[in-house]
Amino acid sequence: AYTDPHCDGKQVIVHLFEWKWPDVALECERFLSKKGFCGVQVSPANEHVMVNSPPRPWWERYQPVSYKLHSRSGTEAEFTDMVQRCKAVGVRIFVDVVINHMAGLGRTGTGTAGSSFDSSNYNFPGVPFVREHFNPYCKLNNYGDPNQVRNCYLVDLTDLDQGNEYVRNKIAAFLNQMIDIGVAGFRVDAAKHMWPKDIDAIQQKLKDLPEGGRPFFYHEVIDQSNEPIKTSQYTSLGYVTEFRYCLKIREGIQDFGRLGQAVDYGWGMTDSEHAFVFVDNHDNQRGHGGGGNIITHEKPKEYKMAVAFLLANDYGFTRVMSSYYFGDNSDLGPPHNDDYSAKDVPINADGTCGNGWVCEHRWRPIANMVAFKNAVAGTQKGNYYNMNNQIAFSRGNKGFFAMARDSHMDATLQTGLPAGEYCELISDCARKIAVDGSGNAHIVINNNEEPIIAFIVGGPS
Ligand code: LAG
Ligand code: CA
Repeated sequence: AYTDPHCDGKQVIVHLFEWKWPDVALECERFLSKKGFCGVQVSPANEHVMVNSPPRPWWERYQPVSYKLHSRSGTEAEFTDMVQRCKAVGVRIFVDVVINHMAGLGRTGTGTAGSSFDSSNYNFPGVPFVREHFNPYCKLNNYGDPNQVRNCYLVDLTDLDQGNEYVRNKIAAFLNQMIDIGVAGFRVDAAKHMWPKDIDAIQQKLKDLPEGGRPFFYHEVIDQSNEPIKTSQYTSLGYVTEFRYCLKIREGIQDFGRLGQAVDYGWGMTDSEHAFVFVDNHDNQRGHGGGGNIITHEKPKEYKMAVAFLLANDYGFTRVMSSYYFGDNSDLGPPHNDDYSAKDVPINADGTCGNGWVCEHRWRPIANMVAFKNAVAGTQKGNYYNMNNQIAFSRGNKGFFAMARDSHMDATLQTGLPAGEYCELISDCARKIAVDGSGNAHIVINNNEEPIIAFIVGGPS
């Protein structure tokens, strides 16, 4: 239950972090639909605080003021237009929902939709929520105590009591409103900080999607194997974020000999049917949410290899990150105009993005591996080759992938594929690869920036 993303079997979501709704709609129409993306994770859609110090950081969106659909990314009308336009071209919207808490203690004023609020008095008239809807104040400082993690205040954020029936109903109404508009599912922020039974009770109050079926869910649970709260405690509720895989991929990209063990069930990693996986996310790429030593767009060659591996491997449901440049300022909000409104995302003639948006999802090896991931869904790895920081493997009899850390490879390998001439995906078919009658192919890589090849049965020709 809750594990169907409702996108015709497609396998990859992109997080268009901090994009405005009109830009997301355009990207669905001009790019994501054509490349086979299942959907988009969008930043929180509801009303949030506006923080002035530091000036309008990205994290203000993790401090809700109400469930009115008016945020820094746009109005309710723009949100609705985006959801419908994306859906019309087969791309679904997944909304990041912040339901563990409201704004931080001490914050007061007016939110992005014009609602007043006063956190220190637990007053959020835009919902409305009042003091009885919150857990009594306690500071969260011991992650070894599940009661504290669930009931105390994460970085002083006013902690909602999801055991309260009124609170459950308000949250469910918020999600149901978005289901009515046409969203296909939700990323649950700070799920680790809510009791699984409370999340379950809220999910049970949700409608089926208009086209039928339960909404897709993936829960943010940061489990590094060192605390009593485990991802496995949430798998009955949908997919669960698997942050250990970020570390495993980074280790593997630095030493390809370790990529074969990137999924380590001995370390408690989530089963593949419930693991929600990514190379980096908006938190750990800037050292938030526990951070971690991970690979980001700042190392383009390694990042392309990391995401290519993510999309080639047979583990989990995959999300690609799409960022903006932030230098060494981990608070920095999206590229902005003088009035701090987020800038548009212009597309350059060469397909890259302007105005400070990185658009990793448009980098050719990343964008083109989406077709690979879709084509090999349901198959397992086979014919695994691992030599001198070069790896290759097949996915059933559907696809073959190879990658060389030091940019060069020259080997004749068993591909597991039927004989034929295949279009190489990363090069947009500039290269062709011949598989002979016994399934062998001569695999040659000579590419300093993108030392990756991939081909699939039924691919472009
Ligand atoms: C998360 N996981 O459960 C994210 O990993 C984490 O990054 C989120 O915090 C958190 N949930 C709440 O949704 C982010 C920023 C924090 C920020 C918070 C609220 O990482 O830095 O806290 O969103 O905006 C900020 C200040 C704190 C302050 C707090 C409350 O940085 O110093 O105490 O606001 O006023
Ligand atoms: Ca909580």
